[in-house]
Amino acid sequence: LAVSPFIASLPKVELHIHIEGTLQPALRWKLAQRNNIPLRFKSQEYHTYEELLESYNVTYNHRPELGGRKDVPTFLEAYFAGCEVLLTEDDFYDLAMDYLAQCREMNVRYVEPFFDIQAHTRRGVPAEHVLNGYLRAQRDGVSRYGVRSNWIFCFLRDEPVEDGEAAYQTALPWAKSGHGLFHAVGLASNAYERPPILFKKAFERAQADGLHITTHCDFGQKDTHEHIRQAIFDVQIERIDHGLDVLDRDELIAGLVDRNVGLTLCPHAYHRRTATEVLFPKLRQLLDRGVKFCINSDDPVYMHDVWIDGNMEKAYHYGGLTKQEMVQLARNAVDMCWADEAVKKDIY
Ligand code: ES4
Ligand code: ZN
Repeated sequence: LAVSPFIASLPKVELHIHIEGTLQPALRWKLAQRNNIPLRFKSQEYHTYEELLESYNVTYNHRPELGGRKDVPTFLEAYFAGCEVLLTEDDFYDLAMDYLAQCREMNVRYVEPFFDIQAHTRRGVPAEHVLNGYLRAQRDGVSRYGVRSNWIFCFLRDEPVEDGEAAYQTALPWAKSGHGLFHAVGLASNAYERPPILFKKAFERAQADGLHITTHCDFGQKDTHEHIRQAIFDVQIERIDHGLDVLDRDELIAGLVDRNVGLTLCPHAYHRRTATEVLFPKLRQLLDRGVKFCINSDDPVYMHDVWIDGNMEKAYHYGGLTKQEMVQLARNAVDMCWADEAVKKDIY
């Protein structure tokens, strides 16, 4: 599906993208050479660029009876395997600058990227390399590309809560009250039996530090309705990342509408596993029910290279939305974002 001139030229705000999910195979290959790191998944090494590209054809599970293969990475395994080439401050800087350059190409004016610091510190990478690399890119992204960013620290929810809290304390000098890299915290990685309530204290601490809070409630996950309920009513998060399953429960929809909590949706991520005629009517239903949402990209490099513009095109084309409705969705992202009011006015 080609991106139309209308979608391409819309001014955009991206609120749901994992910076590690923007690591292009070309940069990954370059960093592997620069750092002398083998490209691999488990026991398989990728010796050629073509073999590396093949590794992006992920499986959705490892169970042969469901058509899965054990020698093929799942989405999250491919994502964390990609991270292995990131070691130095310059690596993180190059990753972020590549993405911010891409933002300029797509007319993304402002972005709130997620970052998974634990994906790197647990491999022995010093937190400062990650944080200083992104911080330098945050500054140069504005001066070189005119793209502003406020970043979101993610706890890896499938790691112990204490590990996340320790990583957060390490990163705190780079928060809004310090260097100003990140202004919010969220939850990422595998949600299986890791409900948001486990991180309630960690979220409260972040709020006490003046940060915003959001959490992933992935579409079609086990216990998704309970996770969404906890996120809205127990943790009282400000946004939900995904959360499309709210449509199954009137009380969850009411909770979102009453509290003005919006969803950061990523249509292509769901379209990978959901039929067009099942998925896209849901966007119309959300509009009809008054649920605020915006369109985003999640992990474009690990999701067939579909970026925010491609995701918007899908909503426009398959969702049957009007140009006016697409403009409204772009404006919703401005409304839902956590930029200063002066910056918001400048975006639109
Ligand atoms: C993610 Cl699609 C998805 N789900 C959970 N965690 C993630 N981190 C990056 N992409
Ligand atoms: Zn995500």
